[in-house]
Amino acid sequence: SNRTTLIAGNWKMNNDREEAKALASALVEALPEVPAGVEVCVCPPTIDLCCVSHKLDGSAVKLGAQNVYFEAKGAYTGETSVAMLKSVPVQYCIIGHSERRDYFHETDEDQNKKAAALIAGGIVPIFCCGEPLEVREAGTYVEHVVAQVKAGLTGLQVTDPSQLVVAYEPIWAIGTGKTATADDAQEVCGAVREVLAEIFGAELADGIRVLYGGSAKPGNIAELVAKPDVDGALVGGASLVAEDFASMVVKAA
Ligand code: G2H
Repeated sequence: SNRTTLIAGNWKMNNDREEAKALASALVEALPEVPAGVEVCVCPPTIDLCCVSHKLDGSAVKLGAQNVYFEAKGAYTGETSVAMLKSVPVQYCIIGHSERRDYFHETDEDQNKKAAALIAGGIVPIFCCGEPLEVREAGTYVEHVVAQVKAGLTGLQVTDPSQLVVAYEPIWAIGTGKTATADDAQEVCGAVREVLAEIFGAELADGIRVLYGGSAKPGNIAELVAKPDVDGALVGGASLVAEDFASMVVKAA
């Protein structure tokens, strides 16, 4: 495809400030340049966005956030707005991660509002979807993911495919070491692209990146991105080790 592969690191709730700065510096050093056709971004905890941004300045590594609130400003203690992220500056923002949905009770409707606010503010949402183990075992995982995508993304004002990224993350594969096979990833990523075509039209859907997430690592990234509808990965654990993450970027080319 002509879609630029995206390797995005989700640092989750790891590292203190000095560790975050050291990881960013090590990554910049390990990736003096990014291979053609590949884009790289890291998503540190909100509190470290500014210091990591300084470390990434002038490098090919882009910056993303892990969360955002959809209201513009005001009395929302503890939250971060799109404009605040934009002023760092941040280019991407993960939304709808299963950890946010499960532990912080975020709904599909929250994701729809977050996606709309991000797109309006010029930040690219990395919209996560994925089924739990019992849904996988029941065999209804495609329907489950399609319903999440419809609920999360319907009605958005997308005019260019670069404005949106979707990440399919089967919950049973997250941080468990159990990667979905490349064929499993392709099956659902392909279904995601079909529902994106229903929502946004075939032409836009053809350009929107669909990532795989869930124990992606140096040993499996090449076969994952070789699949026609897998356009990169959202990487948790392996993104905390600069050499591993850098090697995934190289192997994704
Ligand atoms: C899935 C992924 C990153 P990990 O949550 O979003 O994490 O690669 O550790 O499974």
